[in-house]
Amino acid sequence: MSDTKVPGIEPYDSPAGGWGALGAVARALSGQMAIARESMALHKVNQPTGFDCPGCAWPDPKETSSFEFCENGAKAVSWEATAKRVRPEFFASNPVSELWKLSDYALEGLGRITHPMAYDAATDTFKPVEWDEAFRRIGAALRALPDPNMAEFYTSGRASNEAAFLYQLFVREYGTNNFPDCSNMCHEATSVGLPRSVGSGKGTVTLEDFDHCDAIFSFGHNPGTNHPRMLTTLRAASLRGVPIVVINPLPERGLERFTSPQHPAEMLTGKSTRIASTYYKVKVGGDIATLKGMMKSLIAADERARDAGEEPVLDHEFIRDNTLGFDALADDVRRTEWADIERASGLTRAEIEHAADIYAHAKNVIVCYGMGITQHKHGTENVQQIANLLLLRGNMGRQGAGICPVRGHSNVQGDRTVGITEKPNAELNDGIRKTYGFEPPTAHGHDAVASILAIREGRSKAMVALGGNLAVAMPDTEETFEAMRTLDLAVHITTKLNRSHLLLAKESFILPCLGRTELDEQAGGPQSVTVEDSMSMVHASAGSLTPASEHLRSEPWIVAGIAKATLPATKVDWDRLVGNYDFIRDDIEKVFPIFFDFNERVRVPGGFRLRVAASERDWATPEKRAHFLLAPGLDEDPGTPKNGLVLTTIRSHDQYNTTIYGLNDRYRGVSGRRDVVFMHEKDLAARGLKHGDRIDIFATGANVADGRQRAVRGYTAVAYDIAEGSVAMYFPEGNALISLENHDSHSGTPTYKSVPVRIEASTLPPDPSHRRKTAHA
Ligand SMILES: Nc1nc2c(c(=O)[nH]1)N[C@H]1C(S)=C(S)[C@@H](COP(=O)(O)OP(=O)(O)OC[C@H]3O[C@@H](n4cnc5c(=O)[nH]c(N)nc54)[C@H](O)[C@@H]3O)O[C@H]1N2
Ligand SMILES: Nc1nc2c(c(=O)[nH]1)N[C@H]1C(S)=C(S)[C@@H](COP(=O)(O)OP(=O)(O)OC[C@H]3O[C@@H](n4cnc5c(=O)[nH]c(N)nc54)[C@H](O)[C@@H]3O)O[C@H]1N2
Ligand SMILES: [Mo]
Repeated sequence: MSDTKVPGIEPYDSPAGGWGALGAVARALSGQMAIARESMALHKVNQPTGFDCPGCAWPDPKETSSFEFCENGAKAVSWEATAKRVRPEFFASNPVSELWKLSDYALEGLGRITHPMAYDAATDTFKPVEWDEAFRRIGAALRALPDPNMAEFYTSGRASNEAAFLYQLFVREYGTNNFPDCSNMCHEATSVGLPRSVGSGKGTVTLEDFDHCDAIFSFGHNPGTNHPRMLTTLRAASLRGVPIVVINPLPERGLERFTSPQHPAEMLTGKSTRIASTYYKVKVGGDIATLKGMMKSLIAADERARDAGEEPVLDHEFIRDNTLGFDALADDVRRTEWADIERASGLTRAEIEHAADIYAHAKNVIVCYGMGITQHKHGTENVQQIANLLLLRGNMGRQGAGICPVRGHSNVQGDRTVGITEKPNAELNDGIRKTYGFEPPTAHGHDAVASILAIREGRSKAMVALGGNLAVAMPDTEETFEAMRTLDLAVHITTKLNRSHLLLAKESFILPCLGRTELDEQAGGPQSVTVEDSMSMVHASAGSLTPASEHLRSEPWIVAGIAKATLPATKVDWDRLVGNYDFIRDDIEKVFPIFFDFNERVRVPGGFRLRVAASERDWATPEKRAHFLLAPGLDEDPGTPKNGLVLTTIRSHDQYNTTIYGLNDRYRGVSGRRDVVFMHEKDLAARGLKHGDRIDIFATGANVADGRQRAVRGYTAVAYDIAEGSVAMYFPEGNALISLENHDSHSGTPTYKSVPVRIEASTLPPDPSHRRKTAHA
């Protein structure tokens, strides 16, 4: 990095974790929590009898002895258990037009919402409303729609299995499959891509497999920030001598070096453990090329070995007995030229061959991946090429090997398992018919992109959101905001205030719910909920803190309240289900037999694993075989000019999706600001720019195909060790550059991680403060 001093930019030299992490938590806690609540809460995170950390979906070790320290888990918990409150008096003195001016950071930082609120247009304020009255008005508005398909029902992945199950039940009885879901922006490429490959849409590994693997490949995810407990797993593997190969355009500190707060010796001596043995800075969008290059190299090595009468490199027996499509894949990669692979990946042939060599020499391989793989126009193909790579050596369905999509929200996987899907299958529909005796809608509904398009075109008029911050999470910020303001009804079930709540409909409601950390008392006594992690482990979660306000209600209770008010002739006994969540679990088991003996099994500490057929080499495809699937070409956006830049949008260390905890991104050396774009020195120089310059970023190619100009201006260029030709900025700020129409055609996932852009010196006047605080402000 160049020597110029840029405010808030300072290279970070320490490992991930360590004292820096402890310090950051102390700061987060002192800002948010009353001490008593804090110490009680943190010690119950991810314990057999405590609550599930709302931070991420990484599984818990079997025997959690004492609390497993995780910086970002601690932030997530303290953010929810904060002592700050947003009371009716605050809403009364702050009209929505004023609240709108606050940054996203400031809005959520106001604290927990204490009362159900309804918007009053005459005063431009939210006013308290009784629960019954809110339900009555919501029910009336939903019933007033000429067609149930004119309403959208969003789910964010924090909702428990119990809440999500009741929600989909209500929505299906109401009569639509419009289920936009945060998964549509996240791992949908996995859920769509893997069933076609291997018959199961979930990861095939368990945490124990990491103790038995001989190599780990990490594509496009940042565990040091987004699933910090995974570093403990990677550290143990590294100490066993397992090579860890990282494919990522940015040098992520958590993938380089880690000091474990669980290990006092490391903390005291300042030692750290190396994580990645090899780090390849692939170009943004260059993963298909890298994967095809690795497979090309493996197939060539296999041919050479067999010609020389040596041990083959591929597992031919596995391929013969378990798969279809090998010959077509071999042809495809043979036809792909190294020159094109090098150009598209930004890696050299030697580097890719080295990666293939590590893969070939390991008996058992796990491939982990995250948003760097899925949020592309060819996200589904990316995932399928990873599956191909694993299938070549039978690295699936045996101990120590398999595919590991690292999910986002703590229950995003579970929500899908219990029926949050816009494309219900026959099993789901039959389960509902048999259990409840009503006819569920079978026509496919809207996913996230389709829901916003429907609203924009006036085909949908109501949005109910079970958590999340949909409008800010989606692409096309301005267009999405505009669309949301045309609704007749907006209902937000939420813990804290965010910008989506301020996009007013004719009638708007904010319904505050209990968080994971809080005690949930119903008619049948204190309740626990269940969640499913990234490795299909289902376990219970019970909060213990006194709720932030006596007016809060649980998500299942709120969903039931809306259902009763909307469906006068309902076939579901909502009060019984909400009185005791065991009854909800009994019903989940009736509709989804995979949950057999649900209540018994979830009471075993640590819970149980839902069966994933592919983990047992039971390929649940129509042909009962795994498929090698082809990806056309190597280029994501063939229209991108040769020397154009491709932008990826990433999370900082101080954020949880649209929730901004603070303005620092410690491991990347950024403090007090988010208005930065990471660029390679050569890409800066090629544009006559230098470190610290103010720049404007313009969308090009597919994102302006509709003739609309999309730009963000006045950002600061930061010289960074990122792959050449690739640039990065934070999410959600980058969403203004992406058009809603530009998404993966199979999964609908927006192309958040591959945005062709042009970057120029800013034409905005200089900003003396050098500090744009955060998104939308
Ligand atoms: N603290 C915290 N924890 C979280 C979240 C959070 O915001 N904060 N969010 C949660 C959610 S919902 C999710 S989905 C997960 C997200 O977890 P991640 O998948 O780690 O998400 P991102 O921050 O988007 O990081 C993607 C990584 O991919 C890399 N990358 C970008 N483009 C490409 C590419 O084209 N190819 C490759 N190979 N790599 C690329 C980036 O450099 C970055 O390291 O984390 C979950 N956990
Ligand atoms: N450019 C770009 N855009 C992206 C991404 C990206 O990498 N780049 N990532 C995408 C991904 S992976 C995802 S998952 C989406 C995230 O999209 P969402 O899931 O919609 O967004 P979150 O920011 O996780 O939602 C935060 C809000 O959830 C509410 N909340 C918090 N806890 C609870 C609770 O216990 N119950 C309820 N009911 N509400 C609660 C609070 O109001 C908080 O403001 O964003 C996507 N958008
Ligand atoms: Mo996500």
